[in-house]
Amino acid sequence: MPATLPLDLERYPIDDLDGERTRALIADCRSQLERTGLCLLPGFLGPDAVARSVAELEPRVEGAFRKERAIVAMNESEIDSSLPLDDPVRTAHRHSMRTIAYDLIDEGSPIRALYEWEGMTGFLSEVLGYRVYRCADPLIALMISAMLPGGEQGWHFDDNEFVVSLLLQRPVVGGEFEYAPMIRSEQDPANDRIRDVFQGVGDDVRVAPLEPGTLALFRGTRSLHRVSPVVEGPTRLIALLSFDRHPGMVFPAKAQLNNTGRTTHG
Ligand SMILES: O=C(O)CCC(=O)C(=O)O
Ligand SMILES: [Fe+2]
Repeated sequence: MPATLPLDLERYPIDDLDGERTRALIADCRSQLERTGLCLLPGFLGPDAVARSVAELEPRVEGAFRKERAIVAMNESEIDSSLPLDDPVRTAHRHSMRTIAYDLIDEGSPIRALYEWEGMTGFLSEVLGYRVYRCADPLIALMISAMLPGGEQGWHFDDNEFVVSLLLQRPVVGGEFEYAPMIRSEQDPANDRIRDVFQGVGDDVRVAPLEPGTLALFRGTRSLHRVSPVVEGPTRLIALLSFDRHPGMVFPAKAQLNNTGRTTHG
């Protein structure tokens, strides 16, 4: 483990994948994922490493790329074409945040050291049950999403099989990660329940108890989710770590541009 990455290996002994306590940890992560699509490891990154990351990143937020869009929660191909065009299920939701790209994060940063540590890919592969690799994308393999008051990420499903995140700083009011566990499936597009979520009724929505330092592994293809609007700072800062089943994965130009305003595809 790199010196800049002081993980609490007593609490999370992920450098010893065959150890008894690690096997129990992995089994617990798998069962969390199966039940809710979300696995939380609080205190994964210790308070000092979190504080150092925040001190480095916070001054960069003001000048960071502004990502602003309004998008429908699911892909076009997933929308039931018999739904009227003005059905709430087809509402576009606002996404408004700043992003700090991978190449703008210091090499000595704890969050970068965590992402680049082989122990991390080894542990995730065990939890997921298949080998994963870090993405090779120079801009968005690792990315910081920053939300000032007024920032939010509207209701959506993910395209990626899973997302790994690490919250670094949370606002006093708002900026909660809200999700409707396993709301849809291959057999059931769940339009009625999704409509209820958008209209603030029903009982599908939960708030994830994310604290600074919590590692979250989330399967967002079946679980509708959002980050609620930030009402009162400090800035919500969260690192998004991308992994893939294949080594060398680079995102298409469109994804790089949407997230950073830049592309490495020429
Ligand atoms: O910022 C978060 O907690 C959620 C991020 C998210 O849902 C995504 O990147 O797809
Ligand atoms: Fe998402």
